[in-house]
Amino acid sequence: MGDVVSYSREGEIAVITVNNPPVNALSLPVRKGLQDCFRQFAQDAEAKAAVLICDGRTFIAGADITEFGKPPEDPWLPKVIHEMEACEKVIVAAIHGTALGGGLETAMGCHYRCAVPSAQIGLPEVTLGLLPGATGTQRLPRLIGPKAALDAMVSGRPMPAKKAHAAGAIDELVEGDLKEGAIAYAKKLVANGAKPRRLSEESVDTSDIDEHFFAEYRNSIARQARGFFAPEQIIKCVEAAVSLPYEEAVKRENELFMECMMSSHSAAQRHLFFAERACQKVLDVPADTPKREVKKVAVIGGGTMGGGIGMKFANVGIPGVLKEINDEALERGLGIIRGNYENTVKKGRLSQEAMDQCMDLISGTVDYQGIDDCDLIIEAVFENMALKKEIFGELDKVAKKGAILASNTSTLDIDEIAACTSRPEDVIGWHFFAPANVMTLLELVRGKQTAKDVIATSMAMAKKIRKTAVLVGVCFGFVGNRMFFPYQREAGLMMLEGVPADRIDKVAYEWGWAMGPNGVADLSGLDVLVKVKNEWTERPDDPALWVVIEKLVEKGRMGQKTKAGIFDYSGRAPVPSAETAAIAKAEAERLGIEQRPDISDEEIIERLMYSMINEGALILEEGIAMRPSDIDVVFVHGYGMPRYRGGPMHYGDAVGLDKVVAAMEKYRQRYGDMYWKPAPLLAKLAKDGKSFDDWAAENA
Ligand code: 3H9
Repeated sequence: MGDVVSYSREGEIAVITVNNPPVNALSLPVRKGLQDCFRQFAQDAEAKAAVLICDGRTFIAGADITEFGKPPEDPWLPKVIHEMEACEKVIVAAIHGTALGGGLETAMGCHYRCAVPSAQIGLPEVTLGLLPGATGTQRLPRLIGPKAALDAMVSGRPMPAKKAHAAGAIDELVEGDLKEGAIAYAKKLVANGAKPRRLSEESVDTSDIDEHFFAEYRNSIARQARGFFAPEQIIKCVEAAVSLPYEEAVKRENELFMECMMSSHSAAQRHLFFAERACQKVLDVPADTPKREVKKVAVIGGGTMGGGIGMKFANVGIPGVLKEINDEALERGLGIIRGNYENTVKKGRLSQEAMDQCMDLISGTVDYQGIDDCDLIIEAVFENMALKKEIFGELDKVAKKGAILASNTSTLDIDEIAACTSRPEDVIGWHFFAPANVMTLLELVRGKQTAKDVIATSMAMAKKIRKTAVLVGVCFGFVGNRMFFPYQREAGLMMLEGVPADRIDKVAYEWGWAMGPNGVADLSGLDVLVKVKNEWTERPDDPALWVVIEKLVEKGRMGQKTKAGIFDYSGRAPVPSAETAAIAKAEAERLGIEQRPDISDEEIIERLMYSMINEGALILEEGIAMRPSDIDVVFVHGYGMPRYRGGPMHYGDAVGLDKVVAAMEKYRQRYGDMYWKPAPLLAKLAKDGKSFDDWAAENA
């Protein structure tokens, strides 16, 4: 028997305990341990029933994700679960924390389930590009019905114990000590002569589904599931659950699970699972670094972004002061915030009372009054170095000692901004992404002198306001925008070569991006891009760079906000613009650019993605990002790159860096060295047959 699972007895009740920190994942020793302990229980004549319980902070949180992608080792989880279920004596799962994935499947292999009210249960496999492959797709529909089971498995969202109890997935809620309560419940079952309840012997209740159910279900999730592989596989499993005998349906589940496991989607989504945890770790800023207290914040600039930032803090109960330049601008800023909250109330996602509480936490000022006692001050004015320097000079005079001074710059040099203060160690970049309520990324920019406790506090605050923080270094555009520039550059160059803007966007959308590069440019504002270009002193010496965008701005076509940009807009839907096509044609003639309107979809993707990956390699070499996986998190959380691609660097690895370099060499022959010379790191990895992931492991 492995140490991670132990067998003991309390009178007539066997207690089988899993102890595999941190989350009791079902690694091979745990599966073996469970098998051994339940065999011992079956043989133990003194034991009338068993309780399966976990030590530590949670019940089993799932299969061990680190084992995936390697050959499966016996005993495989479904086998362990079936053996447990077949036991002639009653088994009770005792749940605290989160019973997730294989953890819930194990609990469903037990005959009864009890839980503390704070527990949660769920099948989040879909978030890893998988399906619940240890009989979960067959058991949950039997427990709570096919519709509720599909909702739980396709969303991956956990269910609180009380709701699960009402739905029939939890049999008993235990107030107080779980072990005592679970033993008492097991004793009660024995006393009442309860028999093992085996879900595999039950059939799915199909009374509230009709023959259109699955087709309608597919339609209802089409938007949220666009491009993803696993949701459809889950639906197929539930179809099997309602139409096939249990054993056959389990076989089907296993086949579909293996397809998921072998898919590039699951590899990408598993990569992101670990990437999102790794990016929280900063090598020279250990988790126990002392943090500064943040009780009150100020936001300088009450535009859409500034207001959105203020709301994020109010939402978690932290008061904030919004600073604008005059009463009119302040009223407008506070009005936008109120309007946003009112919309959320109308949609039923916020109570009026909660809205009032949030609004009470936000005050306004047109001078620096009320800012002198703030612990964190975030400047969110438009992207202009001179203006930002002026503001930081003033903040230096009014901010209290120890206040964190943050700039929501998207491109500019934090060190230059910090140099305007007498306290560069307190200065850091907090780059939010628009729309702030959709994009979960926060790029934290570490200046040369930024103090470690400022970084630690910023990381902790990001988590508090539900942002995914990635720490990056100083360069123009940091990680995200610096890599997005080549992507937008290629979109612009392809337009000059005669490729219609809507075709480029369609190909990018079908590849998985939430929106194509031209749609994003129109949404951000073409004038904003031109301003960025003007601030970008070390940009490539190329007259074709973003030239179409510049010409559009000269004609007053700023993007969605003026109902005309690269596309025309009637409402929010983009319509191809003859004016844009004419500008592109005229500029191409002026610059002598060869027309190649029929380039393949493959080339469109290669040029968009490989230009980005190459910039990513430079960023890694320069130490601007700590890890390739941090870059991936930036693009998934800040730019609408689909999770099933795993981020640009993972995508490069998945394609094979040798193939990326070979394609770049092809473009280099055609377009020259300026953009297509592989970065030294990329060239070396490709030559050595290695990946960015290998490089990260070697440099960890
Ligand atoms: C599955 O079950 C498939 C089956 O259907 C079929 C099988 C045949 N494995 O998140 P945290 C690590 S698929 C390995 O920071 P929290 C994690 O990397 C699985 N490692 O803690 C981190 O390591 P580090 C379905 C895991 O308190 C540490 O534990 N289950 C696993 O914020 C702490 O994690 C899921 O998808 C794992 N399963 O949140 C649940 N889980 O410290 C995945 C965590 O080195 N897990 N680690 O960075 C979670 O959602 C959260 O971890 C949980 C705790 C909510 C449990």
